[in-house]
Amino acid sequence: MSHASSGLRPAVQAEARAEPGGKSRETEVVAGRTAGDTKGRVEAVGNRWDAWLPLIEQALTDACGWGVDCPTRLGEAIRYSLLAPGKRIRPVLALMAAEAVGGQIEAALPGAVAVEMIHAYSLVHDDLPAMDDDDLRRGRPTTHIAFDEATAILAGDSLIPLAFEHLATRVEQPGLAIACIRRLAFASGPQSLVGGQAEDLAAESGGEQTLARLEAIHRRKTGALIDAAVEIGGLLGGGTPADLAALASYSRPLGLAFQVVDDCLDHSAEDTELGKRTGKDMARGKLTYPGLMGLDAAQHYAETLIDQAIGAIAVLGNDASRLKWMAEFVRDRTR
Ligand code: GRG
Repeated sequence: MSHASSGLRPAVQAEARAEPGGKSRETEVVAGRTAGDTKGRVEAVGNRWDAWLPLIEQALTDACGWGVDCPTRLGEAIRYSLLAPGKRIRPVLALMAAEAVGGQIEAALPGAVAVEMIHAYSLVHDDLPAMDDDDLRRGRPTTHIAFDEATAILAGDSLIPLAFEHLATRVEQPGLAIACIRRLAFASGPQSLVGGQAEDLAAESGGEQTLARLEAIHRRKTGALIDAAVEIGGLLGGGTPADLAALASYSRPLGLAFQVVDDCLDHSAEDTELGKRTGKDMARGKLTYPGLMGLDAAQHYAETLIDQAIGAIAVLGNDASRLKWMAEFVRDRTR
């Protein structure tokens, strides 16, 4: 994936500094450690996590190896949905979180795949006529356009059990597998992803137009899965309770910032740049950050949230450099 296609920015120069009383901390180091070398030296590469994307794509592809009992067309629709060219922010975050707590990124791969499966299902269902009714996703026709509505519903349905089966079978330590399954189940459920989506749809029909309501929607619809990706990565990386607390203080503002930026992009970007339809939220009268606060204030709010996220992981030292880069990417992304 090139820079342009991944929407990522070029790497910057290394600058190491020691934090008083803390771990040695590199504020801007250059990515490119190989998959098995999470503690190794860093090298200049095109951007800061391109080197991990093939590993993630391979793990996603491997996870699509079901048996003959899966009908061919359904299998194709699941693959089409899961392997479509997304940014892979959530799986990358899981790997980064594992690294940030001193773990191996490979240990976090089952969590990365499972979270992306839930994300992919949510996109397929969100695009359906009964929900957001979209025909373009990740630069391609949405699953119900490429196949048909019933197949898209069933492909989305399939991705949910596949995610939990993946965690149950690929995480070797049973206690850890259960912890990840519980975490992902909560993040996907009626108090989180599904609840946020329900409330988002309800908000289209009216009710109070406040920042508090908008925030409550996005904490669940967008933030919960981002929180889960980071926490599951931290768990699989062997993080301590203190590490996990720092990661949670990072992911909460990050998840919200992701949505604020998404709203700003919907407001101002082009379809071709985003790979999905833009301007729809405003047209449908949806609650959005630029709609409530104005575009400039929304962009400023996103910056404040990103600063909070970056501040929260200072305690993790240099191993969290990539999480810092991700926060900057979320702030600066153009798609
Ligand atoms: C159907 C239960 C259910 C939930 C749907 C995903 C979703 C919830 C709605 C999609 C609309 C939307 C704006 C969601 C906010 C989260 C978001 C910005 C998703 C897109 O995530 P990206 O940008 O997508 O990471 P890619 O395609 O890069 O993976």
